[in-house]
Amino acid sequence: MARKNQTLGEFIIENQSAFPYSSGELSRLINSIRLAAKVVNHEVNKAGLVDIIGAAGETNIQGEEQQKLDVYANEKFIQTLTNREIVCGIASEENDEFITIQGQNKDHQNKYVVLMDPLDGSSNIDVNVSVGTIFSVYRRVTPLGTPVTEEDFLQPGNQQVAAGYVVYGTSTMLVYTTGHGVNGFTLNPAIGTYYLSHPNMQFPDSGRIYSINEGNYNHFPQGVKDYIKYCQAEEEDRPYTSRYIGSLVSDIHRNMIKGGIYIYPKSSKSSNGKLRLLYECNPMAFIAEQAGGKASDGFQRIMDIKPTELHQRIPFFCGSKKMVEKAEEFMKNAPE
Ligand code: P6P
Repeated sequence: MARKNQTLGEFIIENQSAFPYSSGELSRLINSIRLAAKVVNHEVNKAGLVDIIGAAGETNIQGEEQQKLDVYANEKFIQTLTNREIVCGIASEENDEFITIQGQNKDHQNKYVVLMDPLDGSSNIDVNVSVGTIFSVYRRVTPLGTPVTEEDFLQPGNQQVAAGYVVYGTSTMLVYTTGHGVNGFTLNPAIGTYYLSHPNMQFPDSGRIYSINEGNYNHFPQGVKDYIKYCQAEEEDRPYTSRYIGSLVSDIHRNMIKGGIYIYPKSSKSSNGKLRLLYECNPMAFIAEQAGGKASDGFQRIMDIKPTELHQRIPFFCGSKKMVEKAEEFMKNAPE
């Protein structure tokens, strides 16, 4: 049973003992993400010192080439996951192709693949707005002992064994699920320890916050326009409040705590929307559903969609179940 202020390490060990049949590799995988997130958090929090440490592409006072933070984050997560002998392949928003990891004995015996957005919303760093890391974990489906293939990554989200995010905000939090609920851990940077601050996170069944980039209103499908007008109408418990940070992890994290819906729809400018199915929408959908919320493309469950490409985009409606269902109603009833 999760106890508030338990450390992440204690929680993983307790969780591990609850599932004696699992080999502990998944626990070690979560541990490696915990470590990488600490390292990235340190760099993200220094980003404000760019005049002192130098912007990306420049050399800092030590004469070292400053890396873009999303490149840095990508390298740190890849390095940490590779060193732990757990993962046989990694797909990242930063890499066109997936990365094959042979394992120490070069025998491809590791059984998990990880898909990730190492630093989502990185354009917000220059304006000191929170950013996040998003990750999704599957068991490989091709035979052990062979190199991982694209088939191992193009699995529907309902096959995920773990998913989570790190939000580098006013505090740094790791929020994840292994299919047994959602738990949030807050990092104490002074000692580098994560504490269970948000046990058993639950999306409120409804809410009064809607998150969407209304600047694209004229390009939205009619169903989305109708839903926005519904949110703004002076009726019942409305108008709702519009809150849009422009950082997926932060918008969904706030909505999970307060209740709300996040929408990134398709538009006349982007026929499948902007967000990526594999390493943004599927992991956030797993978290949302495990917390009692809902995630769809406006019509079908996100986690039932069979992926066709590593970086494919998908419209995304995610949040409090009743709010997503209401938005889906408008999508279904809108004229084509
Ligand atoms: P827009 C960040 O670039 C991101 O991928 C998400 O984190 C965020 O919700 C969305 O794009 C913001 O996109 O088009 O509204 O600026």
